[in-house]
Amino acid sequence: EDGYKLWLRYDKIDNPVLIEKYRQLIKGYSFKGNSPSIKVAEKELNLALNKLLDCEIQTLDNLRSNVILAGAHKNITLNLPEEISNKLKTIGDEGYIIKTFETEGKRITLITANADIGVLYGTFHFIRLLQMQSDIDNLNIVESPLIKLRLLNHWDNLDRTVERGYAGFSIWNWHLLPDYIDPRYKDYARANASIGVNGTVLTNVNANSLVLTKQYLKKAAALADVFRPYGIKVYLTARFSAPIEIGKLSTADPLNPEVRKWWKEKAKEIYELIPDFGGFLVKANSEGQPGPQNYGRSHSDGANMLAEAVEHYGGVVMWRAFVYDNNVPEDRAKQAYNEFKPLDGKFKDNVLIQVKNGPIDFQPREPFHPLFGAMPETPLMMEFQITQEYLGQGTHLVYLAPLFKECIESDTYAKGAGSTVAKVIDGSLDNHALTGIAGVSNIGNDRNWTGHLFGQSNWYAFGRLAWNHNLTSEQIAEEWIRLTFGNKNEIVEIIKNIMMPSRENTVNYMTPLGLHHIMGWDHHYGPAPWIKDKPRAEWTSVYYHRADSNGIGFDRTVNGSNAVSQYHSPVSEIFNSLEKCPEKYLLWFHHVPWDYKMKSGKTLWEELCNHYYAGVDSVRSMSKKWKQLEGKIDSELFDHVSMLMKIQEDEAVWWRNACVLYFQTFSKLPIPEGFEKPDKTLEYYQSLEFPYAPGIRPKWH
Ligand code: BDP
Repeated sequence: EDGYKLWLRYDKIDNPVLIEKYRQLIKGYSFKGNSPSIKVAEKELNLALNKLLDCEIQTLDNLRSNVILAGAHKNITLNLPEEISNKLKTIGDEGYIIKTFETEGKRITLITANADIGVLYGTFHFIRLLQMQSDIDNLNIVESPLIKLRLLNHWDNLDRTVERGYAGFSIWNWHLLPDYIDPRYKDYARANASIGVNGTVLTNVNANSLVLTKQYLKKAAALADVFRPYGIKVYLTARFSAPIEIGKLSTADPLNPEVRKWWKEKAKEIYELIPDFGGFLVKANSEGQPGPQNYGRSHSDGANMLAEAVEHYGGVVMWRAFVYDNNVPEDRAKQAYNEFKPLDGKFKDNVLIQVKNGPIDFQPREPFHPLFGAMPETPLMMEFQITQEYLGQGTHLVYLAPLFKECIESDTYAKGAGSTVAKVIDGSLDNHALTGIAGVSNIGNDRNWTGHLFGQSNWYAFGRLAWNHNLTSEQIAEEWIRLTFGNKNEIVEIIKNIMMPSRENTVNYMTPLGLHHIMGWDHHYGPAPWIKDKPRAEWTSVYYHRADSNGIGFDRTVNGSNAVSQYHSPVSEIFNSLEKCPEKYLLWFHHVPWDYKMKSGKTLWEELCNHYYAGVDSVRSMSKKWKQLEGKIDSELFDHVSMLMKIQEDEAVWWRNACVLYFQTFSKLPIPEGFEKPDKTLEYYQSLEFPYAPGIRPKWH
């Protein structure tokens, strides 16, 4: 077992009573319609049933009892209960209904929808019920996604390196495309459709304009052809200077008529090859990427130019708000808000602003981004990072659903209590029909797709939450475990107990109490709170933790950078207050004296040490829990995770020791009694070098 099959393993149901019952309840199936989506749905159900039930289950021409009848409503000739037609009106094209009912004495399990893609989603849901050994006697399920665009963002380069990728090279074999279609592309589409992901940005946000040349567009079109039946649209990153680089123009000024014409023609060319092309994702005027500001124009000028080029075809522009530079000397965290808030209402209807979950950069913990709730006239899209750039990269087991949930459940108070980030991004707060969520992919060409097997759970969780952000982290973990490791409760419980606290553990051994951005320079691997004296202050660690002999933390209160003022009341007052600020964000917003009394009664220094040590302890206890699974789960998977956990444990110790020793040079206080003393010196940790750390970007600074 090498992990290739992801959560679509379809192993034979190991409960003899249940398998017999399922065999009785599923005598065959009948799919109505013959679109590519219906064909793949039928194929998937056939594969799943034959494997799960370990017997030949086939299509039936004539309806008999205990049959699965699947198809779009318009293709079902049978008289259906009226409630079905009523419900269909409320669930859009991607929603579906799974319902057991009786007609003419026959028991039918109906999977229906308004469109064929809904039937595919419903089929995957039905399969999941069997995989989880659920009761299917009397089903009555109505589902539809809460967010419209549910996208993976691949940071994949055309040379197949992956920026911040820790699972091998890019799965897109650009060289062999369009003629060679790797079977993985289809499995990628199956996996994504099974969790409701409906779009993929194929290329890195640090974009290469070559992908917009005919040669590469044909390759992208070949992928789009594979993905189409699975409801997945292809998107590309647009390099703002493409009109110069591949169009031979002398400018990329968004107000220049030639430039605008160039993009329109480019869009036409793309849509001729990919009629359902989703649109562009753009990183502009950020980290050296070109953008409209190079010509004295605004983000809205740039975004609207591209939006105009694709609007005729139904395309969208996802314009990123991840901007910062050294022109905002007092606080990088404030820049996106400063630049984008004034532009609220100035974007065309087919523009979404893609905002990272927090104001800095995918840290183990950040407060929610203040732009959420600040731009009511503009659809804001969430950007999460599934790849673990700052959370242990390819080796640490960190289940990210709790991080995602913490952000989307945060209350912005934009329209009073209950104005959660979730309501901003699902459009319900400000009545937006165009909504979106993106996850920076952790997928590569490693046999198991994500490097660490548990990376699969983060891909899975992203998709499930993108579909329904009301699911709990625990529900999703439980699903993923059952689909991946089977349904033995003992195993499920052990793995759930490993996954659920894993994100908090990582925060503890990396960046407790609101610390952030103290990792290795550039490659971001391991701890390096001592980084200073770099070309830009916001690329150093000392800029963020500000440790000195008095204390530690970034003063973002009204007396400091005043970043708190970017939040609505009462969030701003809560963050601003030393007493009220949740301790998990304390050093994000406050510079706090080493001897400050924390809620526990301990001093800040003691509490900081406690967190670092608790982080390591929890990794050790996680390893112990994992060991209980020896002989109970597949041995290859067991060994794979065991070896990675050993690395995680060593690295947790490395993080703890390096950080505690370094911060001790400011606090001048002893490591509290009873804690094991670091076995290496600070100088040792500072001397470590990682010339070939993975996932690094091509040099741009
Ligand atoms: C940072 C990454 C960098 C990305 C950038 C981005 O370190 O590689 O290019 O975000 O999101 O997290 O554009």
